[in-house]
Amino acid sequence: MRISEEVQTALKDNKPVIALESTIISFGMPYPTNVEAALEVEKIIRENNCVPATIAILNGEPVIGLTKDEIEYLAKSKKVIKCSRRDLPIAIGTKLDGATTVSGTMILASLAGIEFFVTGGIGGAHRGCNNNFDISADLDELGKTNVSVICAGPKAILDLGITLEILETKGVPVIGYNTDYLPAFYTSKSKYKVDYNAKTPLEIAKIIKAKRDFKIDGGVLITNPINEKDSLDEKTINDIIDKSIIEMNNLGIKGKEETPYLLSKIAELSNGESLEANIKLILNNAKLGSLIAKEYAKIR
Ligand code: PSU
Ligand code: MN
Repeated sequence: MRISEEVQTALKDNKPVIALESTIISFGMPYPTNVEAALEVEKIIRENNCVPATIAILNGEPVIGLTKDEIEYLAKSKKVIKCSRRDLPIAIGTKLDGATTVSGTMILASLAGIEFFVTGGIGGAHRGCNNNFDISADLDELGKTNVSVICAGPKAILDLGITLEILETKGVPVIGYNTDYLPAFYTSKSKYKVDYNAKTPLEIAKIIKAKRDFKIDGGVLITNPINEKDSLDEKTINDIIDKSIIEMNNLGIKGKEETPYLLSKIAELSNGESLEANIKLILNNAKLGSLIAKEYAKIR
């Protein structure tokens, strides 16, 4: 594994490090928006006195803390594979380039000793999963790997109710930041309640510390609602999501291709508005993640 010098130094000095995923770069957004967004997220983390570590696999080597050139390469390359837990050994063992999902990123972050991870939305239980068992490996990973994930809720393309039920089974606390209701990615809330409404980053840090002190393995999911001014109209976006899912099923798209297809179809049907919202919410999460990581560094 290659850990960048900046990240190594930060880890040694106990300075908070925030992991970032690369699937969002290779499969979540079009070029060049993906590069701009990835670099902007890193910038916000640095402005908040934390160190960003974008994670991917390059030619079979897990890299913790990609350079700007490497981010640019991943954003453009067409031969990158999407790596969740099951794909990591294939990418590493056969020397491929891999963009890590939430589950893949959590594994590598944890191996590198990074405890916080900021992203847009996690994967979860897909609508219809009670028939086809399509449930993201992200949920399982959150159940066992010791990394706290800051996101804007499970992606709205999912079945949020079932996603929450699975998180409960896996023992993952779902914290809302100043909200009683689970954020739904493009919109600030759903009808489902979170397990706890935390009012400050310090409160969240204390919950994470309690989980670590008592060796209750697994992640903590921090859900941060998209800002009202950046959120999309609920009815409009849900109609677009429904349409995109029908289109996907008609085309017979399955498995790991589902999420990337849906994100790009939704961006197309919303005239880019969903992409805009996606970027805004990640930046918002980068800020919150940095604040939590800093509080945690003080009390750990
Ligand atoms: N959030 C985004 N865009 C993305 C993803 C999340 O805003 O592209 C990615 C994450 O990497 C997540 C993955 O882990 O989608 C889930 O894919 P799947 O449903 O195939 O598990
Ligand atoms: Mn799936």
